[in-house]
Amino acid sequence: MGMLENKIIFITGATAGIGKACAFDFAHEGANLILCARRIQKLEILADQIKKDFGIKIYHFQLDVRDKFAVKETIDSLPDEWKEIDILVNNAGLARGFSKLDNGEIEDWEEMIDTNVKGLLYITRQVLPLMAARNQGHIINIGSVAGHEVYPNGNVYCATKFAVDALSKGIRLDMLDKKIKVTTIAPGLVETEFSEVRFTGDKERAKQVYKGFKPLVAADISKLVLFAATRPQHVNINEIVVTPTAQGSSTQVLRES
Ligand code: NDP
Ligand code: 8X3
Repeated sequence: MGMLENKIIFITGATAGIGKACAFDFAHEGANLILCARRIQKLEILADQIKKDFGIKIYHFQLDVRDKFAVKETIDSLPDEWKEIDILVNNAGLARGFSKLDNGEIEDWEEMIDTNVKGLLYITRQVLPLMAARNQGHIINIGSVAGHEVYPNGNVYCATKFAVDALSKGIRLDMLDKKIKVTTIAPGLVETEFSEVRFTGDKERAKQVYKGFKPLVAADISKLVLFAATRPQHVNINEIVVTPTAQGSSTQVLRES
């Protein structure tokens, strides 16, 4: 019997990295999953595999979290039994570019702000009232160490993750009387598709980010998301900040080869 048998977990950005690892770990605990991302084929293959492996139910759909109309329509039209969302994992997010601010691409900034801040808000705006009506629920936002420490060339990405931190705190205060838990998981360097996306497909440059030390992997983070999700009702994990042992700060990484 899994720890989350018959619970409903909504994970945004489930086709890769941390979101995908969360999907497996929550399914392993018997939860039913709502999964979304933009790459529908990947999502379908993943949903089929998880259903086969764990025998749980999955409701999945293509969704760009930046599209506020689609977000509203999709969540409004969830079948009633799927509206009883117990846990929302706001994971969809990205970094794009790595430039000093005077040289930054405005399109990159907009993509990050639209996804990491506005997308998270659009999703949360639709899911929170469903939780509030039931006086229960848990929002788990994937923040970052970049939401605590600004590093050179990180400017706008860091700003979006500072915003995630502020939103977690704000939601926790606003939802206190509804008994809704809010957690931020703030990782350092995790080897996923993140750096390939940041450097728009430059695999070599992406590889350099994780070279010479043991980075975190997506499963390290999903285990912490699961930990936060499975505490007793009276325990709210406010935040978990986690880095590779070799990462002392955003700019200090012990690289040995
Ligand atoms: P990946 O690039 O591996 O995965 C990102 C996921 O988000 C993909 O499934 C992608 O799916 C989805 N996604 C991106 N944009 C959208 C969108 N507009 N609408 C819906 N889904 C979207 O990266 P990670 O797993 O590393 O990143 C997950 C989260 O973790 C992000 O919020 C990131 O900022 C955060 N993080 C990552 C760290 C790292 O070092 N990797 C460290 C700290 C935080 P698709 O492309 O199919 O839409
Ligand atoms: C992702 C980690 O250090 O690249 O949030 O900003 S970092």
